[in-house]
Amino acid sequence: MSAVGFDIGNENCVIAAVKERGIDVLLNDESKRETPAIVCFGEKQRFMGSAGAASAMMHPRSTVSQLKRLIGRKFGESQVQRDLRMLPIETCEGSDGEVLVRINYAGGIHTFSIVQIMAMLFAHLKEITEKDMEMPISDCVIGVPSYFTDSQRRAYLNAASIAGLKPLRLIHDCTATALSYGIYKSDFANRGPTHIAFIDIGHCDTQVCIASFKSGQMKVLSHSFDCNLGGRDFDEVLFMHFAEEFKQQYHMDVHSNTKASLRLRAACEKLKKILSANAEAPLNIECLMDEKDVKGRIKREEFEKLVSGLLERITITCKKALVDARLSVESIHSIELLGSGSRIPAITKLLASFFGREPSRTLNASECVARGCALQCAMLSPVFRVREYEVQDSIPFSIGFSTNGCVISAGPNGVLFPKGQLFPTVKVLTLQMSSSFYLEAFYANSDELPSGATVNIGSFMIGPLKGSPGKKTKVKVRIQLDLHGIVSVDSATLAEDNAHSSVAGEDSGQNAERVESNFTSYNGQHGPENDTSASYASAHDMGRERTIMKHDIPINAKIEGGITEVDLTEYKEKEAQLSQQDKIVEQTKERKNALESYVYETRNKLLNTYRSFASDSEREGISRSLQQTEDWLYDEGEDETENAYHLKLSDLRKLVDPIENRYKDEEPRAQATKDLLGC
Ligand code: ATP
Ligand code: K
Ligand code: MG
Repeated sequence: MSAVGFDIGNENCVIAAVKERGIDVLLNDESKRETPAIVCFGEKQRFMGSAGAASAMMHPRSTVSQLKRLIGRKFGESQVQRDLRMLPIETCEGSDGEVLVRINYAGGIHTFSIVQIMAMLFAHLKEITEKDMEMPISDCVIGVPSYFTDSQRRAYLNAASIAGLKPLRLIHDCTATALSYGIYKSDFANRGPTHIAFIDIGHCDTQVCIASFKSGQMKVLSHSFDCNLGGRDFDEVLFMHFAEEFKQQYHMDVHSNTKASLRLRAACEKLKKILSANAEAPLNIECLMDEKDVKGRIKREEFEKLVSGLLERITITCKKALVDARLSVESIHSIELLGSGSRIPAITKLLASFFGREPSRTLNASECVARGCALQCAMLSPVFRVREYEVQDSIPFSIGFSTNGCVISAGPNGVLFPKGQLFPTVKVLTLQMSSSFYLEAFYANSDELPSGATVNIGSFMIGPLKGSPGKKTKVKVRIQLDLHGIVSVDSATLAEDNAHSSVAGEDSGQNAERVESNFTSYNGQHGPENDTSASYASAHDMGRERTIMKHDIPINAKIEGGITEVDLTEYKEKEAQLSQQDKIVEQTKERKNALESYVYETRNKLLNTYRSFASDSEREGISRSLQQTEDWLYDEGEDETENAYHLKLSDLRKLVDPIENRYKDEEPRAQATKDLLGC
């Protein structure tokens, strides 16, 4: 068993795992600690991660990146359309409104959903982990942005399942960071709650979280975000700036050329990084387009002016987090700055002036999410013993329910799960119903959501109800906001009360619908059974002899953007087939390489070690075969099957093995003689 954490960034993924001496960040095939979030389809095989990034320029039309931006979202959303414009791949809308990519690959056109592409990336990360840990893995914890909607979270779980992973929890990125920050700190013991602001500026987003720490526990007070504000937006400002400059100076329209746009964007990112350490930076691209070389420069001050709008939005996001946490700037003990996008010096300056103190970088800015995920995985796994530590997270969106079109009013804010609700949690609704009914789950305030996100979460058909038709009966519905931040209707039961057969005074449907019980459980410490039994306690409290018969009512869920079991199975089969194909291509390459090196080695040995063990005619015969094999490799054998290379190698071996055996028999004797003679 192992405990693994994955930080899935829009640009970089990081893997951490529990090792003997603590939590380690794992190295990928290129010995790097960060793995690019890229899936590239080559001619015959897929290249993922580092290999994907290396092949991206060669196959721009079959390279998929920006997965975190696209997963679980609708093709029609205007932000999705804007993101797709930066990706030179062919896309279309799926039957459920999802984004599909069309890729020319292995001699045919393939259509994949983003969930499938994400699954490929997950499978790649899983493979890196298994290679490092030298064992199969499936249990893991995966980081998600706090702004992910229900359908994005479900999409992650589906992708993980296709890849053979079993997420014990999807955890908010900043919560994972806060956990890895708090669990090792001992200086919270003798004071009141300490408030820390975590600010993560990545490739595509900015997330702020304010958490309160006490000895042995941590509680998230607020999450705020700007889901369109990350490093790539700073690159884009530079891109637009230079595209305009080159239009004036060189009369070229970079926008009209896919490859030139890609190259200029990449150069702008590099320029931005140089500006983080230098007051001025050059930009040179050879042969950008129309066979023209381009040159440009920019000063840091000028860059800061160009991006002032973006910088302003970082402050706005911090303000929102403070308002939601009901804290003033003065009550923040310290600011932890994370994410590589935050390396721009102007960002540190800006935050220092906003909070009135320098932000600290106590944590490893690019690894703390993955480390926190691995820690959480160990905490949730029965196999690992981790120090007792309580993590209380909250959701940044209000979630409401309606039944047959009427909103169920509950709690002080009128919604079942208000913004800031701690989770996981379960709530039990008691409804008076006379026949089958629908419960609809939805985001109650679209202003809290990323703009354009779908408000609907899902619809749950509950019924049929047993009993006499037309007569109202008490239905208890358990609604769960689970560890992943996903909403579901867990169970519905019909309680037949033999003491009272009906509840008096409740006639109009809407008034009768009320939340009777409200149980909150943290970290799943209270099982479902506890909650259910508790919700029936009131019947016993009344001290009367009553028997309550419970009947389970069927629930039929239709989840927004959900995929069917049939589709999921089909995706798993397809992934297995593609992965098998990649393996075959890899093995074929290995066989071919083995044959090639055998040819060269044998030729060498014939001239040296084997020389005195073969007759002239044997040597001539073998040399001829080696030459024929070499010619074949460069000609019709260039692109052959694994077996063809294997057969060629065995043919050569049949000729060479007798010589090799003679040499092996003789060699020890020759050596012994040499030793005896002392030479
Ligand atoms: P996200 O969290 O948004 O999904 P991510 O986790 O993949 O994305 P990070 O790896 O935290 O993102 O940050 C990547 C961004 O950091 C890129 O936009 C990159 O250009 C930027 N970046 C990296 N180094 C520097 C630097 N020295 N100066 C400025 N920006 C930098
Ligand atoms: K990252
Ligand atoms: Mg990140």
